[in-house]
Amino acid sequence: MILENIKEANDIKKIDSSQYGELAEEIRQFLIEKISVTGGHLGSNLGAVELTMALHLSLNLPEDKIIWDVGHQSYTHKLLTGRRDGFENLRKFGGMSGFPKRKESPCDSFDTGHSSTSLSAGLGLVKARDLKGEKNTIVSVIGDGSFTGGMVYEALNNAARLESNFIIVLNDNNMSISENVGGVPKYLNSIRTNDGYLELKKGIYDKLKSVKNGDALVKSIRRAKGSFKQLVIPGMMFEDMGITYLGPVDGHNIQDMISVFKDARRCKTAVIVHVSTHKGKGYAPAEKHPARFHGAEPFEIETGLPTKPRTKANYTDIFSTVMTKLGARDEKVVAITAAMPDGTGLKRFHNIYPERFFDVGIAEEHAVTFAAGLAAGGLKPIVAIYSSFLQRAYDQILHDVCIQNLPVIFAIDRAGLVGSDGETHQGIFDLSFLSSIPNMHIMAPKNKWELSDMLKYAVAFGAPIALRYPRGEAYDGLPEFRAPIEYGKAEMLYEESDIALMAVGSMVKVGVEVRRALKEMGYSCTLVNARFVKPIDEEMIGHLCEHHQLIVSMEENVASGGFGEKVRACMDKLRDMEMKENKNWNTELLSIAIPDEYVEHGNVELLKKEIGIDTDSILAKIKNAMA
Ligand SMILES: Cc1ncc(C[n+]2csc(CCOP(=O)(O)OP(=O)(O)O)c2C)c(N)n1
Repeated sequence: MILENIKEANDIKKIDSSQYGELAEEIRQFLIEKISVTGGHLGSNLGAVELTMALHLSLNLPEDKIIWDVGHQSYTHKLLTGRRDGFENLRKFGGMSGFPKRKESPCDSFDTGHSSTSLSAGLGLVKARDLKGEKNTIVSVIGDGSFTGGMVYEALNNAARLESNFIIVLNDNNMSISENVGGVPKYLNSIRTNDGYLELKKGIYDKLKSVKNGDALVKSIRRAKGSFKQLVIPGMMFEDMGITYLGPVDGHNIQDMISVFKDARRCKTAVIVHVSTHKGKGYAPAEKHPARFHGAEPFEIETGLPTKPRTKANYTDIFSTVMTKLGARDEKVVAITAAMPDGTGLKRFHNIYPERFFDVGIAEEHAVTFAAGLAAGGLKPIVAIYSSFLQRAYDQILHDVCIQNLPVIFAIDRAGLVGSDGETHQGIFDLSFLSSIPNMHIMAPKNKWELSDMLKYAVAFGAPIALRYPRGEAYDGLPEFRAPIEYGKAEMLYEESDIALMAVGSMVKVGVEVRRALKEMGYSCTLVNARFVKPIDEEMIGHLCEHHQLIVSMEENVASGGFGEKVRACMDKLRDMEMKENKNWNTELLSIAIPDEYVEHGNVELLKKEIGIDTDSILAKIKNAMA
């Protein structure tokens, strides 16, 4: 095994160039074997094997810096920087992250997870280098999908003024997670497939060389390469901006890439090296189903089928089904995704109502303001975005949706802990960042039927409203509780005394388990489904205060700005009023929430234990409070 000889950064340079092909093959087999067990981002990594090798052969790590956009394609980089053993515990709690982490290796120069950040971060590192008078090379590697994100253009606008070297590798596999859509991929595709340009260029050079003084002419055209390209490729966007463009180059040909990177390092500008790669390369199921193998669950290598097929519907499936019904019922219903038609479950809506479906690319900010425009135009837009990615669009939610009180519906999937993708992807802040915005309303369903009821309620609501639901299997307990949704009203599930559990969304299921255990211990216990986080049900909280010693608020969100804080504020307000009326209750509040920290990667059940929001930890805290 050649791979065994690579124990640390730069070891790849000791390998004879005749063995590069074999090494690439070994890396692919290694990744397929390991990811088939742990799950992970297979397709993007298989596509970037030779690209990563060429970068490592061209650079000197860790002095030179590579910033991996999103970071999901950094597995080969991890392998080539001495982290082979880490793949045993890839994405597991306490194990190696699936994304670049500065704390993991000096060769990881910038933490990523969300898309389209690498150019801004890279440019920052370039400026820091220049100001300190250092000479190292900085490379940002970004995919064509991530190249649709707005931050890229903000960074390019800035990078265009650069008078020193900054290499941007555009890893173009013609795919985002799903098909890459819109004008940017169309433009990149036109460059990539423009054989005419390459042939025309060669033709013109050959012709000129054969005429008198032709050599000199060729030289001067080469010097004025930008204007020559402009002559033959209309709209040479990057060169027009002042950014050198090199490529397209075959992203599976290591020698070609090494040679282009050498040229790129000589430029005293920002330079885009456009590399063509094939997502999933070398593993037929991943080449055939790129979306499924983007972020794969553990699978059987022979067939590519999941090792543990899903038996129950998840919340995304329920959302998907209800959306198709809503689409049929109301022609004003339109759906928006930011490059996640599969992940959000909107693919079915797209198939049935293509003209009412919008995939805007990886552009969450635009998605939200676009939805605001659709709502201002009289439609009923449902924007489906994962909780952690919605963080990007905070100002758009506030400025474009909520100030005007526009009826935009936010379907927030992956709200709560998401597991193996780790701290960049945990959806644990949405209750906090949304609930501080005036005019915003927030709901969370306790089970699969309530997701359906809430979505229907939201479409009829007529003001900004968000629904947050978790990753994974949809809870199918408590089917007997299906009272109609009433504005700002919580749902009483079991009414007793002593302890009142008031749970938000996914925590209702945990509440059922906690209540059962408390009753076995001899306590009498009420369980309330909060339903609304904003507005909070003050009347219900007042009622609970009158009849219980302890209220336990339960949420899968950070404590700061979360549901528990709202319950506490409400109790303080009620207590002031009660005191005036000379009533006296001494109800205490125990807030169960995620501590104000970033939560790393790992199995969700393990993470819940670790941060104290699983059934056993909650029981221990309640027993303590009651004592
Ligand atoms: C802000 C944000 N939105 C959505 C995502 C989810 N996401 C992860 S990778 C990806 C597609 C990236 O496509 P591309 O950059 O072409 O990389 P490829 O996987 O094709 O190599 C998306 C949409 C994200 N990471 N960040």
